[in-house]
Formats: sequence, C-alpha cells, structure tokens
Amino acid sequence: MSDLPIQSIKELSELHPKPADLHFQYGTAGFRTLGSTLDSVVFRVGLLAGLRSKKLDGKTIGVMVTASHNPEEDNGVKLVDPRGEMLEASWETHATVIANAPTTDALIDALEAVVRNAKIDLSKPAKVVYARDTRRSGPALISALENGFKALGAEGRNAGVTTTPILHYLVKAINTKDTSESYGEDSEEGYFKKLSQSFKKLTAGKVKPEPLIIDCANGVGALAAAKFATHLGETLPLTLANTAISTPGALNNVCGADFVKTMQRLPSGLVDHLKPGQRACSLDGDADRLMYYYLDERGSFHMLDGDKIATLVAAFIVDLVKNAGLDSEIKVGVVQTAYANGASTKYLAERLPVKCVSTGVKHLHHAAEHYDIGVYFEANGHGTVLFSQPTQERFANYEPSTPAQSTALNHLINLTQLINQTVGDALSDMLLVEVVLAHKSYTGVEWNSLYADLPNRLVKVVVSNRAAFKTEDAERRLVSPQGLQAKIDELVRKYEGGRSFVRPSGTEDVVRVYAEAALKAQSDELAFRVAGLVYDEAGGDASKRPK
Ligand code: G16
Repeated sequence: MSDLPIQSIKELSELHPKPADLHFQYGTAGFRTLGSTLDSVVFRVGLLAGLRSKKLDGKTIGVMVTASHNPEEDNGVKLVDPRGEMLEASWETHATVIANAPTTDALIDALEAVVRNAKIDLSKPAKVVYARDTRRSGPALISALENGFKALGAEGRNAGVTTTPILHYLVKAINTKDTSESYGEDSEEGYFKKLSQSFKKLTAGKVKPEPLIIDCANGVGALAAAKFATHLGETLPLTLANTAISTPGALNNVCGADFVKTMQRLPSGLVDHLKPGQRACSLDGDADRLMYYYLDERGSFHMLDGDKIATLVAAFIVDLVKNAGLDSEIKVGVVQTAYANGASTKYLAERLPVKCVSTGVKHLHHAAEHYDIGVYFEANGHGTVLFSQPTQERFANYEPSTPAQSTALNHLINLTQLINQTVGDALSDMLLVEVVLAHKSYTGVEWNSLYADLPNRLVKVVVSNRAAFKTEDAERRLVSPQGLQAKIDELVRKYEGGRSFVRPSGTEDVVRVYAEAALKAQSDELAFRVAGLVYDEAGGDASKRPK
C-alpha cells in the first residue's frame, strides 16, 4: 500500500486556503455558492475525485464546474461516477467533511480518514475528466481543480467548456470504451454524431418540421445547440436566441428554463420572434433542463414543462413497447417529485406505475432504475429515460413477428441511442420531444391538451436558517419547525383542490413553497399565505417578506 503524497498536498493546499468563516455543503447538485468563495472547495474536490477514481480501480471520474440555473456570480462543482451518474451518496459526506477541514493539517487528516474508511488502495491509478460552463469564475476554479489533481498525482483530461450532460456522456463513454456496453465515441463530436444520427433515423419519412426556437439562457447550451444545428441541418431547423455567452450579467437573466418555469412567461429575446403556435424551448445555464412553450392566437403563453414532457414521452414509449409485442415482459414506470402537477400525476397513474421521490436528479435516477424502462422528469424540466441493461439486450435479441412489430422495435432501439441515459439533458430531451411530435403529428396545442394543469405557484422565501426546515414523505411534509405543518394543513383545507408543501432548497439559500388550487388566483393566494407562515415561523428577512 502506498501513502498519500503528503508533501505535495501540503504545498498546493497552502495556495488554496479555506475561508475561515464559511461552511460548505455537498447539496442537491454538489457544492453551490458564490463563485468567489469556492477556490478551496474546488481544489479539494480535485483531490477527492482522484481518491474516488483509485477506489474504483482507476475508472474515470467526472468533475463539472457549474452553477447551472443559479445566478451568474454563483458557481459550483459536482462529481460524476463512472457510469455517468451522480456521485454515490456516502461520498457526499466525505466531500462535505473534506471541504470543511479548517487547515491543511486537518485536510490531510480528513483525507487519511477517507482512505482508511473507504479502504482505498493508493497504488491504483487515478483518472478524471472535467469541464466547466461559461461563467467568468470558471477558469480560475479549473486551475484550482487541476492543482488538486496534481497534488494527488491524478491524470486529468480537460473537456473544456461544455454542457453538464455532455460531461456525463463523456464519463460513461470513456469507461465503456471497447466493451460490449460501449456508450459511443468518447468525444464531444461522438456525442453530436450519436444523437443526430439516431434523430435522423427516428424522423425519416416524417413531415419536415417548422423551425424550433431555442432560448439558450446566454449559457453554454448556445455552443452545443449551434453544433447540433450543423449536424441536423434541414432535418430540424433550429433558430438560436439568447446566445450572448460573453456578455456580463446575461446568463440566466430573464431567460432560461428556470425563469420560464418560475415566472410562467416568455423569456426576453423571444417576444418579437415567436409566431402564434410556433414551438419554442428554453435551456438552463448548463443545458440540463428543458422547458417548451408556445403562444396561442391571442398571444397567451402556454408552458409545456417537465411533467408535460414526461407524459408525452411515457405514452409514446408505452405504445412502442406494445406495438413491438413486448408489453407482457417490459414494464414502463414514471418517477416524479412533489413538484409534479397533480393533474399530471393523475393522468399518468391511470395508465402506468408512478413513484414520487425527493427533489434531485440522483433520487429520481435511482428510482427509475427499478423499472425495465424508467421515465423520470422533475417539473422544472430535468429528466431522462433509462432502459435497463436486460431491456436493451432483449431489444437486441428479440425477433418481431410482423413488419409493424419490427418498426416499433427499431424505434425503441434508436431511442436508446437518442436519449442521454446518464442524466437529464436538455438537448437530447429536445430531440426526443421533436421525435414524438413528428410521430404523433402533434402541434404544441395538441400536446398541451393531453391534460390540463392545475393552477400552481412557486415562491422563494429568504430565511435566516434554512437548515431548520426538515421534511419527510418525499418532501411533502415538514417535521421541523415544529407545528408549522399543522398550520399549513389548516390553510390548505380552505382551498378547493388545494395542495402545498415547503422544503429547503439544496442549491440556493432559500426555502421553496409550492401551492396548487382549482383556480389561478387561489393557487397564488395559497402560495403567498404559506410563504407568510414560513416567514413568520423562521424569522425571515423583513425586507423580503413575501407579498
Ligand atoms: C439542480 C438539481 C435538480 C433540482 C434543482 C433545484 O438543478 O440537479 O435536480 O431540481 O437543482 O434544486 P433545489 O430545489 O434543491 O434548489 P440544476 O439545473 O440547477 O443543476
């Protein structure tokens, strides 16, 4: 057994001291906070990524530097496990401990404890692939990360400025290279080729679609969408909006998927371009979330969110499985969170199994793995479809008995190539939606009419200590602060079709309040009254009391 390279860790750690007054937490999507405070955290994540790789026998680990939907001044860092999935939960604890070690000596002690507890063989190689989004704090953080690799002697591969889902793809492609489970060429180009070729196969013979407008949130999705536009050509004409990736202050500002979902209105930059009925969609800051929408003849805005995407896609896949003659052996299920609109859950549950889990892709992903085909989407547009390995093998060896079965089977096989199964991927999901719309000959209006959303409202409350908020039952009920849930229940009973829940965000320093009711005015009122309760209970910032 070799030892930790203590001298080089010490020397480089001194260049990245931990700010004394800050506590860091590996949350819903890794570490996220002001980019200017993250130097020590990212250096230490570099060390941890190396250890994680050694623990997994030298498999390549991913590191993504991004704060996704958060404001431009924020940044973040998260680790990706070898199959392209989020970091295993037990290592999130190691990450938090290591990030908070107050001194270099304490850091070495914490690293040694991880090596001991996780039984890591330090003689194994360490390999990491890493990337960042377009934030201005990114380059300096990447240097800190590289120092972490250097300190541990890990081999790093820089994937440059790219989307989070492409980084996840690369991790899986690298680790499955030259195996029977090969995920594709381990390059950005390989990703674009794989997805666009399967898209072309899936839409062959279909009517050429009207141009689709993409709001790129002034983020890294603009670069990836432009590459897709070249690969797809006339198969899917794309018009890109909000592509100002180097304009300070533009990222996610009055645009992007999170803005559209929260404000339920058009992002800036699209008003003059969108014709009635024309499809448009928004990506978020690292292109892992997708929101569709259109304007009707009267100019009213209609949003097609993650729930609508889950419904569209699940129904399409269920039909294909049935048409292929595989419905008795392959089961499709859907995973949602408490934010799923009640009308979507009702619609889905009448047709197939539906499970509700806590917020965070990692929770949805793991739950979806229990199905032969698991469709998971958060209402905020983050999601994908997983085909289990046995299901993919069944597709490969199944012999259809009719031409119709053969066509459906081919579509299913092509879908396994089109969909980025490692994580929610806005651009892959966008192509998936376009495939379904083309097959069904649906416009946005027809898609939207599958079910009518219950009016709903999402509100953020700034409180002095969001850690005081603890939940149970997949975040649908509060257990702390004591007594608050009973007050929420009492309020909810006064509203027809009322539903509301409160949970602390894992990516922003706020508590989130969600409310639904039969009428729009009521859902707004319920959300603000529950937010008022939260504020009163938790000593919120007086200037930010929800009104
Ligand atoms: C991240 C997570 C999502 C989660 C979202 C909001 O998204 O990956 O699963 O829904 O944060 O989480 P919270 O409500 O805890 O702040 P993204 O797009 O920012 O990476």
